[in-house]
Amino acid sequence: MARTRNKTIITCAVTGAIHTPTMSDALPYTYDDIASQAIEAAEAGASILHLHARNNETGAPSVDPNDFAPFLPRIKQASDAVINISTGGSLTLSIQDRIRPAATFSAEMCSMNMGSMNFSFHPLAKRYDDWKFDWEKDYVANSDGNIFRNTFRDIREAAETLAPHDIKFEHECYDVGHLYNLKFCMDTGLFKAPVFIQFVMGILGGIGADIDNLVFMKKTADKLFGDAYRWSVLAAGNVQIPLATTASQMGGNVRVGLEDSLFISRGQLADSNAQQVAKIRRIVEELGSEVATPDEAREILDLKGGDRVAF
Ligand code: KMH
Ligand code: ZN
Repeated sequence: MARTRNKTIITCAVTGAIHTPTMSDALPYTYDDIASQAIEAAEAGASILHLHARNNETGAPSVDPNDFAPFLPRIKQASDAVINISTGGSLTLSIQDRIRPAATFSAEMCSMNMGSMNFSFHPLAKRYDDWKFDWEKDYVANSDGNIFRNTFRDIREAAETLAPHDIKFEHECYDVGHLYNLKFCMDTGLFKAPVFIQFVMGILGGIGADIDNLVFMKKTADKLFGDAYRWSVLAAGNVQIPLATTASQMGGNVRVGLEDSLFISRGQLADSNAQQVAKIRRIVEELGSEVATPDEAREILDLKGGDRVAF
């Protein structure tokens, strides 16, 4: 176990709900493209696939389980990777709507967002004149009015609804206060140690993506959780790979994928999710660490197993 615990888990977040089809031709949104990019990302070294769904025709973010059903079994048949279903899916919908896909498919993992916040990507709207689909411009421009609601009551409702499914949570912490929210929830018995924390950095509304802040998040988590947590870093935009590299050198795990950044290097769009996974894998390995297989990720995070999902 000690050897396994030192391995680096790569999560790939394949499509998300921030970026829109206009922003990159590589962003998958059809059922076929989500399935094939997820499978390729797993082949490149991702042991966890963090998945959102989109409308198959327009690419609009969707939390309808019917939009997950066409690709989940295909990914499972072709890959052993852990499937992690988003519960943040559509930023402005209710928690009841957002947790339905994870509950319906009883995934091994799902996200759990640990606080309410502004969550905006409206500055991106200025970069594009011609949009592929009608919904995109308003969706992006109006995100300056978003409140991403994750109250303590919402978190409790999500945790209690999902508890019978024995799902492990990816606790998305967008700022230091969210770590304290998680600590409070653990103290009230809502989440069992060891928890898996995703330090989310660089979202407009959350903590900035730099090394000082990463060290501060890590130190705060050490203080609050001691040994009772595992952690990973997701940095939005151009700093995705640099901060993932730093995290891996600090003993953490990493998340890449087109949900969080459309780039492969500064200013250059990535061709695919797999390209980002292959890059961070190469860096992690060249710097002397080993990448965890899906079964090693299951052992490290104490997951229920791919045979206990409902798809
Ligand atoms: N898009 C990320 C910044 C979720 O899916 O629950 C956060 C995220 C939320 O992954
Ligand atoms: Zn997500």
